[in-house]
Amino acid sequence: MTLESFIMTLFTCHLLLNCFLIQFIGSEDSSNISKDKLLGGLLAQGHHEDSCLSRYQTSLYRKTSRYKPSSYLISKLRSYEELHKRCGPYTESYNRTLKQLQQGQTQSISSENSECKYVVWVSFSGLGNKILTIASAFLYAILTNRVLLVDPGKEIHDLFCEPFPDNSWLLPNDFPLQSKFDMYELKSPDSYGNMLKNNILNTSSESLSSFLYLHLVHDYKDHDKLFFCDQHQKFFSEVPWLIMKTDNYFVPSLFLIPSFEQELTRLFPNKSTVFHHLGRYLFHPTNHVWGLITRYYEAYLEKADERIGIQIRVFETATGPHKHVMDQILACTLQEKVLPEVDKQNTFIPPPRTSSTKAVLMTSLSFGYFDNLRTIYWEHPTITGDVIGIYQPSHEEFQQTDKNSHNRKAWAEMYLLSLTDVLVTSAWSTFGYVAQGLGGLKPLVLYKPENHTTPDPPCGRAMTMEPCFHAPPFYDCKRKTGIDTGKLVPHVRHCEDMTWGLTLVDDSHDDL
Ligand SMILES: Nc1nc2c(ncn2[C@@H]2O[C@H](COP(=O)(O)OP(=O)(O)OP(=O)(O)O)[C@@H](O)[C@H]2O)c(=O)[nH]1
Ligand SMILES: [Mg+2]
Repeated sequence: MTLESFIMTLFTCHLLLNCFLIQFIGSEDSSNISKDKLLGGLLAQGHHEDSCLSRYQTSLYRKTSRYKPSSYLISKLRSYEELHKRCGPYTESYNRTLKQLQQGQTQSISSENSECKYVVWVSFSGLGNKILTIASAFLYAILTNRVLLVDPGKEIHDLFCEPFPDNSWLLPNDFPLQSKFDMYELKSPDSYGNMLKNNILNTSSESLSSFLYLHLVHDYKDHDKLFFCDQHQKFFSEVPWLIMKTDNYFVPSLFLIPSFEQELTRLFPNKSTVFHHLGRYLFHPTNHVWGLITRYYEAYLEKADERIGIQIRVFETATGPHKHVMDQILACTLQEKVLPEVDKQNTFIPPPRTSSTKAVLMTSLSFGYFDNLRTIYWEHPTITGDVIGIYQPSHEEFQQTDKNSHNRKAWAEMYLLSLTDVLVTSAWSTFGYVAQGLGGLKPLVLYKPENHTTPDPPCGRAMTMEPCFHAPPFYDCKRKTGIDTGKLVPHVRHCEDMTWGLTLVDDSHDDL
């Protein structure tokens, strides 16, 4: 063999081996991707990929979740999709049930008309709240065999892809009650609570109204809260249209309704995964928002050894930045070793070989906290030699709920936070809850400052990744007295960031 042919043979072998390796690795990679592309079976097949790139590309940016959806949840989602296909907008059943509503008909209990029943989610409140309440309404729909229809408001179609394969989740524009949605409030005479209070509703009558307005907003009163009692749920089960306005993640209290309990345990053997799974199932950024997310991720976060998310939400009237909040951010991240200390004496320390790069994604309406932190890590070296990059995608200064570009940024930032490895969030913020839930992360929570003072301790590890229900009922439906609903079962407890709130935690025997 000549040297030339020897080299050729080597080269061919090398190519073949490479080809083989590429094919082998490639096929393993793609099978891994396709395995997780549907998020462990959570997502249905049959969507057009191009119309919603995020649905199938998420697995390229997110680590595989350590929380698997139960097979029962998966089968329930598939049967929900069938129901949605049969009953969604403009289907025969939808048109028939709508006619009833248009004609103001009452529904006879024995009637077979309403093979399809609906829960209509009314657009209300900040984006974080909207995401949490859509998930709550969807779970309620699953539990009660209803179809969820979402009032598109000004932004839903711009932010989220359609989650169900064969029919839209958006409430059609010609829905007869839509013009009333803005007017629905605590005092609305046709809310379920007020009708009960004023004895207008006869819960034992033979005929029922074809719709009910459920006021589940944080200002709701005792009669509205009866929604969380079994005997009232029984009454709702015959009403074809339930119109729901809420700004709260009311899922924890559904776990306290005896008739839902067993089903919920089958759906979610790990109780702390409700929003994690439902959120990943329902909320896929539209292509426009996906561009915001992926471009940012690739430019600033992807290459780092560790990604850290810090979400700053300040509930104060005066515009910041506030010194006590900046002190709190530093105290928390340094004490909890999320970020390394800096050396203020030496001007330069050569980084040791083991140093790593940390990309910190900050989100906040204001610029000041980010500017401050970035300056600290620019002006001083870290004592570990770690290289710290601080990034903030936007600073919108104040909430601008009606502006599309504002909402897109907010959604992109919640999503980006959910792609981090370590998360620090602000107490009380639904924005932070969405990020932690989607990411499957138990964040460090910056406690809410009182009297403009940095809390001590500044933060603590959340016991769950679940959002907190900020305005739960404290009522024993059977005994008809007040009760502490955070003390009834081990998996529904008071939240750390809001002492009167309720959240879901795993039972100690839950298998993770
Ligand atoms: N881009 C961006 N927008 C934010 C940020 N924090 C708050 N916002 C905006 O302010 C709104 C706050 O409402 P939510 O999403 O419900 O968040 P929250 O922290 O619970 O605040 P409240 O509803 O006001 O109690 C968001 O929807 C955004 O429009 C942030 O870090 N980045
Ligand atoms: Mg909120």
